[in-house]
Amino acid sequence: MANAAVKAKPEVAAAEAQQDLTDGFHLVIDALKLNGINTIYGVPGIPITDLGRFAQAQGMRVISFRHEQHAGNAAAIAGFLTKKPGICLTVSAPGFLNGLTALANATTNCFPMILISGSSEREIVDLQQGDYEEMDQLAIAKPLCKAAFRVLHAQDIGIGVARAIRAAVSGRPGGVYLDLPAKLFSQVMDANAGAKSLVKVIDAAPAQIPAPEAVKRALDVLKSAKRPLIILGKGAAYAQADDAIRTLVERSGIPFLPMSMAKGLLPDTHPQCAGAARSLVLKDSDVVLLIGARLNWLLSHGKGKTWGDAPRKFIQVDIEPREMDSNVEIAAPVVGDIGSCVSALLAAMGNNWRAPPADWINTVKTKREENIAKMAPRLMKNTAPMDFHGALGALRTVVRERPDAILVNEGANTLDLARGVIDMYQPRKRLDVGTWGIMGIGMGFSIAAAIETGKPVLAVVGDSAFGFSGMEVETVCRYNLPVCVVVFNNSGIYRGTDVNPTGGADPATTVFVRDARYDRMMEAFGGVGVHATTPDELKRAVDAAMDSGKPTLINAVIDPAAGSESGRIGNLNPQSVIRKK
Ligand code: ADP
Ligand code: TPW
Ligand code: MG
Repeated sequence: MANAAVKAKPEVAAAEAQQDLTDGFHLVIDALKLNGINTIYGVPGIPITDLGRFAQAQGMRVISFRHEQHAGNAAAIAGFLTKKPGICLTVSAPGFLNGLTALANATTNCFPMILISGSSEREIVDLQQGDYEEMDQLAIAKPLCKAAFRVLHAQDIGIGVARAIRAAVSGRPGGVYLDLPAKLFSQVMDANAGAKSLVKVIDAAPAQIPAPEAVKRALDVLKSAKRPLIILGKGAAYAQADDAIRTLVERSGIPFLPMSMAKGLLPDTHPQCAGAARSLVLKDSDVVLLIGARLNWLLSHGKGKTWGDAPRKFIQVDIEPREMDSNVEIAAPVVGDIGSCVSALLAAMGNNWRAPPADWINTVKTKREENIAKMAPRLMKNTAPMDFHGALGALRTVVRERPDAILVNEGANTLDLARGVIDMYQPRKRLDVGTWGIMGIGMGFSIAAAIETGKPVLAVVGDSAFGFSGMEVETVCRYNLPVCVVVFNNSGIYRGTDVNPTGGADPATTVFVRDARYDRMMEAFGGVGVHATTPDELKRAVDAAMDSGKPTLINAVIDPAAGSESGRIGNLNPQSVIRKK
């Protein structure tokens, strides 16, 4: 009987089950389900095709993609949205490598996910004998993720899955690799023993309570501030401590600056939001409380021109002790999970916290109002072709009217300008390129956002950015997801106006086919395609898509000359001395 099960045909497996046997396939599925994981994102093939089939048969949601990177991105953002590890399932070597970019990106962004890849047998891999899709995947994954495990025996599947879950979600969340050699899936064991071997992970991400001295130290520093600032990062959004964070901000009266994916934790229209006075608050603040935000390049490493010369103290709330002093000195580290830390800060603050000096509050308010007023007319321009601000003005209204929609955003100008223009009103509604500024998250994030939340998704993507995951519009159509993709089509990367400096026939390196019709890609798969040339048309099309819930792609024609090099981070481009001469 065991030999028959090796072939792993569903009917044979079903027959085996009736004889009180189980196998590797079913133990993996049972282990995931036991731990409340009910969705798998992946691409089928040897040796995991039947794993996907059986998972679907067992009532799991199995979402098949066209490329593993997008399945991996979907799993990563599912992890961010739910605090449960998202699962990505791939075949060996090439499929594994395609998923690996997403696993590394998840780890970099502190999103919990598990990449499960089928692999070749150890005997052949270790002697490098040239198996079908042979690769030492465990060794390759290790430096790119938080933890990597391999399971060789069916009776260890329960422990293997439990370890993977704990590693992904406890402490600083991140990506985990789980290597499952082909032979494991067809290993048979007694069903009772199999069931007993499974592990239900208790308290997978235990609360980490900050030390009372650390909390006191932090409040002492905060009390001394004349120009305090709170910076909320995507760790704060991930923590799902929304009420406590809101109370802390409001009770303290301190202006707050949301990092990109923390927008909406408190509405961007909140009177204390300093989003529109970013340069000023970074430069002039004297005490900065960081909550779930690293002082990496996105915050200019906490030093230099952006931060000005005034002396400044940092308080940092983070679950990862080694994050402290990573770029500059942290005067008051508060190590623990954000929910526990913010509650402890609130408890120690009491109800008589003194608001920051009025002149600081007024300076921030004045600057914010000035900048908002300056921007307003640009958002109302109803021209064809559109510029970024005109098109974004329309989308900003859509999000204001539909605050529970999820916004996915990638590109250069399309990203940087949308981040500034589109106000967010609810937590975890803005998903974007994150810490690496990676292109290609668009469709994977959109698909998982729709699947995990059931809410409508608006993906605002540059034409280049879209190209990295564009084929997944077929996936959007196949699963009939309420995803509306708006491609900001400026015929190129940053701009569509560059020319080949030699005057030769090849196009410039940054431009694409002029007048491309991305909307027709969606129509090819039965979705709705719209060609929009004005902000009014764009708004109408997005509203229709959101009302109908039908997969839609809007080709938004943007003036090819409107963008700037690298969006808002052109300063990071190395400069050629020779070219300057
Ligand atoms: P952003 O890009 O928004 O500035 P980062 O990704 O740089 O945010 O920082 C997120 C930080 O949040 C990481 O340092 C991570 O360790 C931390 N973090 C994630 N989840 C939690 C949590 N539940 N409690 C405390 N810190 C967390
Ligand atoms: C995986 C480099 C950064 S932004 C960008 C690229 C290729 C595309 C910008 O053009 P787009 O936006 O999307 O049309 P817009 O509005 O400015 O015209 N490969 C990866 N990640 C990154 N970040 C790049 C390349 C890049
Ligand atoms: Mg573009």
